[in-house]
Amino acid sequence: MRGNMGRLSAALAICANAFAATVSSEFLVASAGDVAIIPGWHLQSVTRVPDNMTALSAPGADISSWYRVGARGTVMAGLIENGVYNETDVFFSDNMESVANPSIFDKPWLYREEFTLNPATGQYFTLKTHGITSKADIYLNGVLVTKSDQQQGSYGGNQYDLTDHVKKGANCLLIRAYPTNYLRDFAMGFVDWNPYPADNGTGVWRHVDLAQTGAVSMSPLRIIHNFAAPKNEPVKVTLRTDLINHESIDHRVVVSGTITGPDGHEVAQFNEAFALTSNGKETVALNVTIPNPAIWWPATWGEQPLYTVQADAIMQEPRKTVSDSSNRRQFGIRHVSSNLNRFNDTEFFVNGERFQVIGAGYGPDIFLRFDVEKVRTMFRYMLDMGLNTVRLEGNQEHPELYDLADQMGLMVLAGWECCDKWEAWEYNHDANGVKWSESDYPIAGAAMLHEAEMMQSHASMLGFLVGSDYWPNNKATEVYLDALKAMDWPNPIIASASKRGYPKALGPSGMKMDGPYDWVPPNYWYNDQQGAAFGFGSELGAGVGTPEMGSLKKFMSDADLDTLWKEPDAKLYHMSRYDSQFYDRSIYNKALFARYGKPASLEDYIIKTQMADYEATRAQFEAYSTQQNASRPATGLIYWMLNGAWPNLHWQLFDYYLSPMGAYYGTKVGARLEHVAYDYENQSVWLINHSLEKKGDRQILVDLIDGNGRKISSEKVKATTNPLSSKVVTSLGAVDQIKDIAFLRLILTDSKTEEVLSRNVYWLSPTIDELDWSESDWFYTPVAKFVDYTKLKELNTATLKASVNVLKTPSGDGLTHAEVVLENQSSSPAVFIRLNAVNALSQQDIAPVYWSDNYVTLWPKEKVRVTVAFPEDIQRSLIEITGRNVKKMSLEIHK
Ligand SMILES: *[C@@H]1O[C@H](CO)[C@@H](O)[C@H](O)[C@H]1NC(C)=O
Ligand SMILES: *[C@@H]1O[C@H](CO)[C@@H](O)[C@H](O)[C@H]1NC(C)=O
Ligand SMILES: *[C@@H]1O[C@H](CO)[C@@H](O)[C@H](O)[C@H]1NC(C)=O
Ligand SMILES: *[C@@H]1O[C@H](CO)[C@@H](O)[C@H](O)[C@H]1NC(C)=O
Ligand SMILES: *[C@@H]1O[C@H](CO)[C@@H](O)[C@H](O)[C@H]1NC(C)=O
Ligand SMILES: *[C@@H]1O[C@H](CO)[C@@H](O)[C@H](O)[C@H]1NC(C)=O
Ligand SMILES: *[C@@H]1O[C@H](CO)[C@@H](O)[C@H](O)[C@H]1NC(C)=O
Ligand SMILES: *[C@@H]1O[C@H](CO)[C@@H](O)[C@H](O)[C@H]1NC(C)=O
Ligand SMILES: CC(=O)N[C@H]1CO[C@H](CO)[C@@H](O)[C@@H]1O
Repeated sequence: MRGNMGRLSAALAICANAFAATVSSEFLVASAGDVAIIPGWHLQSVTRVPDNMTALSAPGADISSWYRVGARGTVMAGLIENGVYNETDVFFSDNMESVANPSIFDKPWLYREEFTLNPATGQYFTLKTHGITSKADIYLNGVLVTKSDQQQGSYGGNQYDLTDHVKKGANCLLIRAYPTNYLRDFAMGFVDWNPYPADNGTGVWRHVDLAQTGAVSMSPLRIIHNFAAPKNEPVKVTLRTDLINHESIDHRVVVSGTITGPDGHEVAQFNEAFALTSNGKETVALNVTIPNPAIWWPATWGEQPLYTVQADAIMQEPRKTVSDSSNRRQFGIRHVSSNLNRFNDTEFFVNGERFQVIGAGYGPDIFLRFDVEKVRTMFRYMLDMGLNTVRLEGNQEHPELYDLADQMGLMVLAGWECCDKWEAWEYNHDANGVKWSESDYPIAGAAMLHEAEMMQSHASMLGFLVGSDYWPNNKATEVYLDALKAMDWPNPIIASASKRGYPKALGPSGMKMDGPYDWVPPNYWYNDQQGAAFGFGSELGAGVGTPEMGSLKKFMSDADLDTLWKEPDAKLYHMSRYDSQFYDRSIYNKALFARYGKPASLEDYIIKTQMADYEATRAQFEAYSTQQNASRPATGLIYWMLNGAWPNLHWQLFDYYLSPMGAYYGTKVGARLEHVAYDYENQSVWLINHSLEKKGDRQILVDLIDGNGRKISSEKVKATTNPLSSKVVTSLGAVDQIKDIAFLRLILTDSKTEEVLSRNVYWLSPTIDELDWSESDWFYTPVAKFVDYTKLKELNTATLKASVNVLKTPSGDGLTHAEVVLENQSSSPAVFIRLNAVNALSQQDIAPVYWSDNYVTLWPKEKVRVTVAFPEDIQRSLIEITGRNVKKMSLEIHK
């Protein structure tokens, strides 16, 4: 992207013609109770316009050279939207490095919009911000409404009374957004996850709303209720709202509204009068009863019935008129709680049931672009993998994310960001944030108030972490707790995501942050140190998540790809940030080369990474599952991380282009609802039950074969599963008979229906990786002696027969469905078979794609059926089949 200033000028010239200022003659808001999102903005750098905000914020100013952008977006997002930068180019190789021309981003940027209003006596206008990065001055019609000492932080949601400044006809709102420094400002950063966007996320990244009301306005409804556990009893719901009287006379309002049930029928009405003194503010409560409540459950445990509440504030004199309307708000009847168990580990409960958190950490788009359909796909992937919780570390995103989580039954663990400004405490010597001063506390308080108000009613909220790596000091804790209390926060509040310390007011966090973040072997998790499977691991993983070839080629040059497999210790731009521990893959590659053998080609490197990544995520999720009711239970884990902010080489379960890979399918096996897993340390076979309902007798087949497919041992075990628990059902006695490489297959079936509930294949060596626990660091535990899987490359080639059949599409999901039948015609196992749906015309991998199982290993003569669903036309798709010891083939799909 060198020479981007030239392109900036070129784009400016185009803008001049395309976007002459136009003002809609329709009113943005027309009557009391209306709220409108400012629908779009003209965007420009202060360096390219006359330095007179009074003039620029008057309607009719010349904006012919400005960019046109959507209702919310950072400066970089806006410039990409306008073609100044091309995302494909920016993400390719290390191009993004040279985009970072500081002269473009170290001065404020302006967001300007004109709209029409129709003010009248008794009508009040309020501007509502939801966070502007890093801080802003706001002008309306030449008047400075607020300054950047007030409007601060990515989550600073504030309200400004515009009534005295609005005009009949054209009005102009101008926002001057100041540059962002993550160490100084309360922004939304990326810590060490990836390089920073050139603008550090500066701009109007969230919507700005304009509201029109009568003399009395009301805040969004807050919802609390007395439901604790399913009991077939009516539920008492209390609705709370803050009423504000904008006039200096007393007023009486009636707050009146309805609650509709999941089926759309009204289940309750409310109607109550309140008196407000001159310019008074009053928090009021209304009680309603829901007689036969439908209970909301996380996706794996049940349905997600949602209630909708809507209310109006109605003035009584001189005649009944609506003064304000609350937005429709959805809520669920469910109860969430947490406590510390006797090991001081946090455990969560949902509707009274012990809820083992099986989650992953979310990363927003690097330019903070928010595509609700992309998030829906990501959440669908999470549920497909068996995950039940998403952690948002400092990236609370937008209200739509919580609506999706409510609808889909995914729990949300929100909270503030580690490091930088958010954790600039006197006792934090790990990060360089500018320490808090007196003026920072109200900024943080406003952010907490605003986010708590947004999240309060959402059924999906599991808790809020007021700290991540470090706990807030006592004063900040008080500010946060006051804000949460003011917003009737009904969910757990946790001091931090680590056990370094805690404020008295909150007590210990009960969450460990002891790594790993980089590669550790599968047996690591079956131990009793560091991040192994006990307690609550708030962010941990073996640092895996290598994309497949189709994705790698989109963002890596041929030279980058050569470096990737030939230089195991090289610094890589698409890993973590340059100053991070995780800027290279040397720990990972050292293990990969030692265990799987030095790669012979890029393809060879990639399949080895996929095997290693699959092994790593499966073991982590399995180990935490096996220990769910251990004597020191594994109460939860957050895999680090779910996804990348940009095309990334690690810390993800699917890649930036939404293609799943080895790490994804390892997770999908490891987190299965009902499952059988192998404990490498203890050679035991575990039966796992995360379900609340699935009942019955179970049968487990345990088969061990050598690399040539010859039987080493075989066992059939009968068992019954127990509620939310795991137990050892047998041990693999024959490990000492393994010569070099062996395969272990565990099949769990329902004894009655013979349905296969879980099928799970491991590759094993006679030994396990030997961990050097005494050398553990915060990010990994080294291995003293690696296992040897190099015999994998000497396996006989297996002959695979494969066919694909189109399946009927279940109504309404809009996806193409097919099944692939794989049959191993050889006497050797067919190892690590990857199925990839490809667009036959573009030769691009199809994503999103939902395989029932993938990266499968087939026994000699075994036949396995897997299903797939994806959004593309079946006629134009191919299924590509590759594997460790099978010839590449490609299946055409015929209807
Ligand atoms: C800025 O613009 C206003 C309105 O056009 C004008 O009155 C004022 O003199 C200008 N200020 C400066 C410093 O030019
Ligand atoms: C960005 O560039 C790529 C190729 O470098 C091109 O295929 C694509 O159409 C461009 N995107 C836009 C929005 O111009
Ligand atoms: C972005 O923030 C970092 C500190 O985290 C700072 O060093 C850098 O100068 C900032 N960039 C801009 C364009 O302000
Ligand atoms: C509404 O319910 C709350 C919580 O149960 C209770 O404290 C309050 O007194 C009730 N208010 C009315 C008016 O019944
Ligand atoms: C749990 O934390 C409390 C308070 O810090 C401490 O007194 C107690 O010893 C801890 N218990 C364990 C088992 O660590
Ligand atoms: C976990 O639950 C299983 C099944 O109920 C039981 O056999 C096992 O003993 C439990 N584990 C512990 C440590 O209590
Ligand atoms: C190893 O397995 C035995 C049962 O075979 C069990 O009692 C023991 O707790 C297991 N150890 C670990 C660390 O899981
Ligand atoms: C799994 O646990 C649930 C309770 O949590 C229990 O009702 C069910 O019977 C168990 N599954 C099996 C197969 O036993
Ligand atoms: C069902 C099937 O096709 N089985 C074949 C598996 O492979 C062996 C060895 O190549 C054949 O003999 C079987 O016919």
